[in-house]
Amino acid sequence: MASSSRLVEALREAPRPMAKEQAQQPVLPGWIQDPEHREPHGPRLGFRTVWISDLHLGTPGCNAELLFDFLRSIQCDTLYLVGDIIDGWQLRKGWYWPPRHNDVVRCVLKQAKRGTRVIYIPGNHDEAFRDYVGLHFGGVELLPEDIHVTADGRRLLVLHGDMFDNVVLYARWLAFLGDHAYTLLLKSNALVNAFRRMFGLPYWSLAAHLKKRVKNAVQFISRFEEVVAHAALDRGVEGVVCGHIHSAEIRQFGSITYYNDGDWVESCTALVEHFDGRMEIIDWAARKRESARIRAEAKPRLAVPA
Ligand SMILES: [Mn+2]
Repeated sequence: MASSSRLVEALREAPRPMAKEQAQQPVLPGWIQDPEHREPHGPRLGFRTVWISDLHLGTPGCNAELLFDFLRSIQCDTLYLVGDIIDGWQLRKGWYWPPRHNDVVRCVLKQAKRGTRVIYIPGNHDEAFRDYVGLHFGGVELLPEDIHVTADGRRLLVLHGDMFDNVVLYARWLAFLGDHAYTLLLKSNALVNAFRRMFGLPYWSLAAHLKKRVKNAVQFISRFEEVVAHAALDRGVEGVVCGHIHSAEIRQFGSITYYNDGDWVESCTALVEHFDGRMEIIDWAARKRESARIRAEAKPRLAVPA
């Protein structure tokens, strides 16, 4: 990370050999004490729309540092929170809420206050929020799903995607069983999990289950993508944006473009729409690594005496 390279630089500048008291106390620059310290930001990256999902705030898995850094670095007209934002299931087991998770929430609310339209579409880990769809909280709109119209006029269905878990599981049978079975499967997913909730059991996610078996997971992901794209086709839109399976992707299925914005547990990715309607997956961890590398390479050249 950038701050650690500055630390290395500071340590390199320290007098050698070290005086005794200095050797006992590590030489740290003053700015490292400042909890709010970040590399000075350039102008914020501007986007028409940004989609993020599967932040899983309230769990140690959430990459809150990178997420906070990302949110501080962007500016957009519309910000979609596509589900599994706050992990209610994990919080129920035990309270885990470090200050950085607060910073993330505050940063989102601040953007809403500054004029960004913030839309929150609950997922399965934050399904408690599903009871409040249609309401506003601190400038954040809660919606069950949405249709987003891109700058170039394409209509994109935006949803979390957990409702397709069962459909994906029984995809092979669907060809025989037809439309009614499909509708039934969509409903059964909600029903099964309503029962589980009644007995205090966590949401059963096929995606999470299969993650443990990598070979099946690959098959599951591609099948999930197909099923979601198929649902979009039925809805008469040009594309679909979802999350849920923690796998960022832009893929074409016939006339439907499938977009997945990934997650902030494993991959630290976002989906963005540029002002001309062009869509892109941003890999924030990779971007940070790249900019740290460029800075490290630029340093020796700057050090050459005039
Ligand atoms: Mn999910």
